[in-house]
Amino acid sequence: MPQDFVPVTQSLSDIYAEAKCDAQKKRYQNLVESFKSIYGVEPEFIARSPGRVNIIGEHIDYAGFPVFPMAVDRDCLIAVSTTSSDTKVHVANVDGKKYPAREFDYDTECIVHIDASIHEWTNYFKSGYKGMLEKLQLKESPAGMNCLMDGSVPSGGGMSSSAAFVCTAAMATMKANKRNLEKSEIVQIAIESERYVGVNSGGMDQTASVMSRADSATFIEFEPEFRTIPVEFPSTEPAISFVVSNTLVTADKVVSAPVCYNLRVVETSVGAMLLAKELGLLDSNPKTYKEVMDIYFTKQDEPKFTSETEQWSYRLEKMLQLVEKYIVKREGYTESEMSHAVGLSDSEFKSKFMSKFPVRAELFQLYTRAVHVFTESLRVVRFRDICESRKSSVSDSKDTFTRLGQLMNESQESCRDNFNCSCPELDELTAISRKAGAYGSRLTGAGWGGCTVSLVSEDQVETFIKTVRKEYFQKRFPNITEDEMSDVIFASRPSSGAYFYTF
Ligand code: NG1
Repeated sequence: MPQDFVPVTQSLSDIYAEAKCDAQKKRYQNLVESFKSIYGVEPEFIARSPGRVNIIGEHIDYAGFPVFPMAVDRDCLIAVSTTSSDTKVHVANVDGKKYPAREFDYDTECIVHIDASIHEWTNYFKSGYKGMLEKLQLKESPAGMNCLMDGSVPSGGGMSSSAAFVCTAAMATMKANKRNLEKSEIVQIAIESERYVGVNSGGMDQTASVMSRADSATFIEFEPEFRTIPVEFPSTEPAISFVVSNTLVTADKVVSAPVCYNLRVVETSVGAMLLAKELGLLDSNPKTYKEVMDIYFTKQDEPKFTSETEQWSYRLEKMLQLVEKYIVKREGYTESEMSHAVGLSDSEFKSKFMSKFPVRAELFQLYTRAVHVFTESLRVVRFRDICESRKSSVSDSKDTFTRLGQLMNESQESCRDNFNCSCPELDELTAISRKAGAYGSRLTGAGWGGCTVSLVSEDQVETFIKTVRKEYFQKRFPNITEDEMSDVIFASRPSSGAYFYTF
């Protein structure tokens, strides 16, 4: 495998689409000017990693199944200068009112202390810093750093502002200390380090942020091996476009984690263990549904498959049958019913599933979560298949739009009904979007607020945005300004992944 490092460029046109370069140039200049006025020196480099929108495949990354995101051109920039005279780290933001400047010093014992119980914006920086320094194991003291951040990914919006921030902080720390790791190593560090802020994160966002390629979505496989495959969208006439709209319901993952995100991770992992027990596979100690599936099929006779899609479909459909058969309590399981079902004592169960991250629930919905995981994985595989098999057949564009859109709509339904990660505003915004001409519309990211992504034909984008503005935003937020509006609903092309910009 050729080595794959974060590229370094001096040209913004390597990072952004031509049409965006002028605006970005101003933004970068502004960042550099602010940096000089805060720190009195020039920045040495700017680390950059984008947000992402997940086209399809929600809440299945931590079950080990492939997802299908693309990077967007909203990103996190951190301008950096370094010093070897001390190890202090200054972190400021161009929006200093909302995000006040902080400083901390490197600690030989713990690198940096992170208090996950306090909601503090620099925790994400510290996470990336700590994760990177743990990995680098420097013999010498780390460099002191002056950092100024400019983030354009809406926060709490389901576009992975936090992952973009952690990835950028990890990259900034790496370069400040004159090291170079491959992209995949940076991704692993960022995945691990986001867990310092108290979220049992999957790996989709960090991967999409660092590894994406312009003009492609990325099919990300986690198991049995981490693999990213760039997939181009079908060339239709008119072209495919994705519009991202923010419900403006802010989902704070860290605050809601015990009853939302972390709870889903637990429900999904316990379900996997239960299925493994029923199938007699506990000896192999599978931790995710994907591992259960892989181990199960090593022991089965299977038909000959003519394609990867055929194999995926066969296996996932079979898994759905096993879920129907073995995850019997449709109303949900209490904690002690779960420990009994997986064959652990209450205290063993607690320490395995309930102690690492805070989780609260009366009943754990193993069945509906499993149905979502396997049907959503099927939809990802089918989506990719349509993209790959229709790369150059312009003739049946309408059919391509309809089929892709239908998969997205089914995903929204399953997120709403099986995974309960939608909310009334997401339901309303996706319904309005479909009425306004989207072929498909669904929540993107963790849900419970945040953004939707809608599949729209390029010639309809303007009319679509106009209608959604009127029907959702102007009704709910009559005082919204034009500037704010351009931040809450916009079309997005697949953008490039991580970069270092130098002068
Ligand atoms: P958001 O909250 O949109 O960044 C989260 C997880 C993903 C994935 C999605 C749901 C983190 C950093 N991100 O995304 O890994 O599980 O939810 O598909 O935890």
